[in-house]
Amino acid sequence: MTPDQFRAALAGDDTLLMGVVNVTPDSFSDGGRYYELADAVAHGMRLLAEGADIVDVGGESTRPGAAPVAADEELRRVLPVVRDLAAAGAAVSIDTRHAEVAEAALAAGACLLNDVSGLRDAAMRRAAAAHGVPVVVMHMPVDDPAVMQQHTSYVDVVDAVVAFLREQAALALAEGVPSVIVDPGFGFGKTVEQNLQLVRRLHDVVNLGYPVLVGASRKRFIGVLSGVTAPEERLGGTLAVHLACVQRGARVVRVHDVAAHRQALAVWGHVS
Ligand code: HH2
Repeated sequence: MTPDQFRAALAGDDTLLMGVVNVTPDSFSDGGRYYELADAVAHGMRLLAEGADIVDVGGESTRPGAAPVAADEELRRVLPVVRDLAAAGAAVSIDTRHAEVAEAALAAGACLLNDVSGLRDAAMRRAAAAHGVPVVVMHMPVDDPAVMQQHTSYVDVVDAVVAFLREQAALALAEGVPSVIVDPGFGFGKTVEQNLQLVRRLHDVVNLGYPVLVGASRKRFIGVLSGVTAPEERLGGTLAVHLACVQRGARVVRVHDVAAHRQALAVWGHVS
């Protein structure tokens, strides 16, 4: 899909797949596998060939306790990957918490800004507005993945997530960002039970009226629920969560395993 086709598809009804390209040494499920430029680009191209509608390029792991990455190092990792995949005509998303990285990646051809810190930083909102690209506003209770798991005491997690997304989405739109996708942020400052509540009550997020993105792929709560320790072996549990979310109205699914999701969605479309 080209960037224009992706934007048009967002306004439609189809479920879209976002393939994950982690250009990191330490991501929780595939750290180090696509750290070299050629490996990262080849992986992105493979995900597109398997049916990804967009590829999400990130240069910093956000797993709990991951070491923060300086913006210049993050840029060194992601910029050539974004440039090469965009030059191939693909829709590319930049997954970053840093405005400097967002700005450079959008200038290099990324067509979506995915910010796990929920566009708290005004410079992020300015970058998206200046480049005229949609954003993913994700919920995380604090602006720091290193300590997010120490901030899981909500009165009602779903209400807190919905209120945050409503406010941050409105702020982004008021400051000129053309459109918003919202994301409950599975695993970001949430207990296993809170992730489950968000899946069960995803309707409340969908009712905000924005397209909803979900990203449960291989995450720890799936490991806890299934007893599967190795993240790369959690595809079955991942599919179960993602299909439950699609049934409740999620429009974009962020995944490591594109081919399996394509197959599941194709069959799901016939039986749901
Ligand atoms: N999850 C991760 C990273 N970025 N972006 C959005 N919008 N939603 C998510 O749920 C999400 C995200 C974490 O997964 P991954 O990139 O595989 O791991 P790591 O952060 O360790 O690189």
